[in-house]
Amino acid sequence: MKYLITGLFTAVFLTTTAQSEQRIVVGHALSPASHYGVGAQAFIDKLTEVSDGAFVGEQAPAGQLGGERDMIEGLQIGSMDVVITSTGPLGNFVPEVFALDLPFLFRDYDHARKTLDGEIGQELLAKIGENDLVGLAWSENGFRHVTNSQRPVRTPADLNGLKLRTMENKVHMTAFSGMGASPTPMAFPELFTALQQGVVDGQENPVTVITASKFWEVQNYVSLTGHVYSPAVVLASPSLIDGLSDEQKDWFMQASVASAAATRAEVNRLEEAGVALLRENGMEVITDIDKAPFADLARASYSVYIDEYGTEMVDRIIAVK
Ligand code: EAX
Repeated sequence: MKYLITGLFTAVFLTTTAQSEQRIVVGHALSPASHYGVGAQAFIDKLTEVSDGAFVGEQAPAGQLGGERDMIEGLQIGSMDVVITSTGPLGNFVPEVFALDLPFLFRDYDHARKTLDGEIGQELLAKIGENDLVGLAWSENGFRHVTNSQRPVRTPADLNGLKLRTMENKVHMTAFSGMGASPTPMAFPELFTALQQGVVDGQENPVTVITASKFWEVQNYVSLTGHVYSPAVVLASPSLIDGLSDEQKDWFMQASVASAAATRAEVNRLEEAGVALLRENGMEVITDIDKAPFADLARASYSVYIDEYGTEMVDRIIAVK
């Protein structure tokens, strides 16, 4: 009898707890062990901690709920809660964000992080907020490099005729056309199979993504072109955020800041350890790359942004010290 009562009490208690807590799903395109996975878990842990268990959460990793474009659409219609995504497809929703996708714009990680953590980052988060999305915090994907299955790429001439998967981003596509490749836009969840089946010869992504996705299984060469910085951003659905009190909104902000910090720390770690990991897994890593000829040819892509918005934002980004 004693056990029965205890059991009954526990059951009632659990039911009550379950009813009062709100469950948040954090979607992203990569594996749970990736820099996004680490960031998603940090988001969930912080949110649960600061809300004293009022919010709990789980990851929907590896594009389980769709590619990055699909997940952003999900935020707009309220079928997704929180998404950690690269800016790859974001310019299709918030064209001002294309400024961040321009090749050879950011000098290094420090420059990119200072820009995103400062006034410019805040302005662009606000722009995101005008498009049925909530921009919570800038996170990070990393500087992108070209991989392929055919040959070592050292000069733009080596890109000639390579079928290269790009993100669904017209700045990147124009840049790669300019550099001589044949860009093929594709959602990330389709990429591994496309590389495996030879639908495309190559792709470009940061060391973080190449390692998390084990692209060495389907790619032989990686060239450290660092041709563009790839920001990531923690986004939420307005239908979720608009229903929260100011205190609850603050919990989501704290969770986002913790998430971005955890992701950047993982990017740092992989920037140190990643190249060795690529070599250990059989990739030939080409490091002696003269970036100037790539940058000259990629320059054509600036018009995608500048024709619409002028040069002011680009000049402001370059001026960030
Ligand atoms: O955000 O699509 C891409 O290549 C992205 O870099 C990847 O999904 C991580």
